[in-house]
Amino acid sequence: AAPEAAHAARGLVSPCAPFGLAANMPKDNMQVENMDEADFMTLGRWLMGNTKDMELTILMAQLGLACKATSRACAKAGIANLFGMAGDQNSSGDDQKKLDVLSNDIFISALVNSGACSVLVSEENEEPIIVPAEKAGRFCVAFDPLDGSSNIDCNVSTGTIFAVYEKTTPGIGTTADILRTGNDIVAAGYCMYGAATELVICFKGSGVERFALDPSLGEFIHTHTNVQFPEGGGKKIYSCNEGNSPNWDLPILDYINWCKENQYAARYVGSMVSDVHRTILYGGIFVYPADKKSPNGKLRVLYEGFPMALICETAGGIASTGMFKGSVQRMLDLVPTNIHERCPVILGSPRDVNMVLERYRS
Ligand code: AHM
Ligand code: MG
Repeated sequence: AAPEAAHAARGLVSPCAPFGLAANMPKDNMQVENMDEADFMTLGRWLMGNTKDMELTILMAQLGLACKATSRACAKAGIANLFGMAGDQNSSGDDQKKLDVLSNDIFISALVNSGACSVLVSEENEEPIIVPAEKAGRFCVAFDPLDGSSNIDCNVSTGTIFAVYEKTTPGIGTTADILRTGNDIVAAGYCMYGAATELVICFKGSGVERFALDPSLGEFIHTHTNVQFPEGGGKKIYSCNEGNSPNWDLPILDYINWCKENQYAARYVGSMVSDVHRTILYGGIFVYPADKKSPNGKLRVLYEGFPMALICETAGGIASTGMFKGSVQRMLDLVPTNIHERCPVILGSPRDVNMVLERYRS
């Protein structure tokens, strides 16, 4: 009953009760039917039908708008001279690309002007953005506006990743409003800028929902409800940057070797959104573990690890840190102390992640 209670506490209606949709909605990872030329279950319509919370609806709709604008920028990058460097550095000291900067501006503008946010954390900004009182709202959003930097300039899939918290304290937002455990996240999502643009969202206690961008309509259309990992673990696929393997710990090394001896295929895009999306839909495991050179791993807790962990768990998977700071931890239990903190990431189907965890136990 816990998920339902959390769901109800968020004001979410499960599944799709208003507007008489409940009876028609497919269940369990099914493709939505009746997507004919007369009836469009757009993101906006889906949000209105599934939440009684107008501020949350506005926030999610603004995130959808920013994803569409980023998708458009990626699609026209070649002809609009948007590939290449911007000449600045981001929070990690990485050189920023023009598309990094543009997508960051798009998300900040959409979120600040939504009237629904108090604190924003972006991978591209060293400091949190505190929304002025006259535009402030109930939510805090951590996001990576364009993840997969190494793929931006060669037209390989990139993505946006975001996590939404609800503010619990009165007054102007502070960093403490967003430096919270992953268990406090109320919604998470990612958008993949691939062969098609796809938005995947998840409200805590509810299901994982897929929307595809119809470019001619300029709208996200609901395509799949309650997405789940394939039964039994799905395809045998491992996904990691194996170039780092000389620095991995033994359990990870041993597990990946086991995969190779057991007819697993290697698939690695190098964009977390694409690698996680494939892992959820096809099955298998995605790992970006800690290693000797990077004991905290590479990926960021607030806007990479946490949102993907919530989506992965909601889809029936497992998201762990592997061995991290002396213990193997469920990723959502981490409590970040810095907005750009990193953590190792091991996520995927229970069949595969449990095999890694067993190796840590023995
Ligand atoms: P970024 O935020 O600089 O783009 O880095 C995050 C990306 C992830 O999308 C991906 O999983 C990982 O970095 C790939 O790293 P590597 O190039 O080391 O394999
Ligand atoms: Mg990133």
